[in-house]
Amino acid sequence: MKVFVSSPAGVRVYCEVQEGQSWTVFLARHHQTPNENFTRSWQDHKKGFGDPEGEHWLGNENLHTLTGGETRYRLRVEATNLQGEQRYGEWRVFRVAPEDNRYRLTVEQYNSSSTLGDGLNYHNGESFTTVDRDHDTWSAGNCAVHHGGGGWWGWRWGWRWGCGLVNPTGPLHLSDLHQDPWKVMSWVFFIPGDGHWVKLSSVKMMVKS
Ligand SMILES: [Ca+2]
Repeated sequence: MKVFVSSPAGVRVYCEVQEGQSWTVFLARHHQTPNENFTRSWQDHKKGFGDPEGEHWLGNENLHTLTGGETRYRLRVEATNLQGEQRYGEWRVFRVAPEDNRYRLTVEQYNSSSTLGDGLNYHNGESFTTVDRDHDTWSAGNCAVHHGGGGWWGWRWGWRWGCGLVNPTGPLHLSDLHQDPWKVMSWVFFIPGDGHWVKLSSVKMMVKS
């Protein structure tokens, strides 16, 4: 595996090459000093922020430009828990709608040979929500305010699950103490079929056609 930075369409992106195939990273989270703040405005999430070689969000507009056309894109997620165990998941369909459709998420066709569970399935079809733009289906509040970060959240699973099952943009805490798991970077179904919230030490989300 090797990594490099390229610039299609004039945007600096971080790519990873795995088995000869290049993946464009749109979310990178890991310990760095200082850590990037992911609880930000609609505009920031639209344009993207952070350093492509460090923690960053590529931006919803770039994500839509990349994945919103005729070409089908795949998604790969790599996540590491606080104990250093790394798992990966792949989905064969990943698409982000235009801004006038609130950057709605399509994520389908989970690859069942993945070692990371399909917590994202529960976010399929949701609009993007930030602290200043509440597009989630929770009428009593804003999931970005409640969970931290920005994301495709809903409330359709009732009281038990709240805003969703993954929070890859939540605040990063390497200590396991005193933090509600849904208010930090976390993933339910870290182990396929296991519905516990698992706090994460790093996450990468990437796409390729
Ligand atoms: Ca709401």
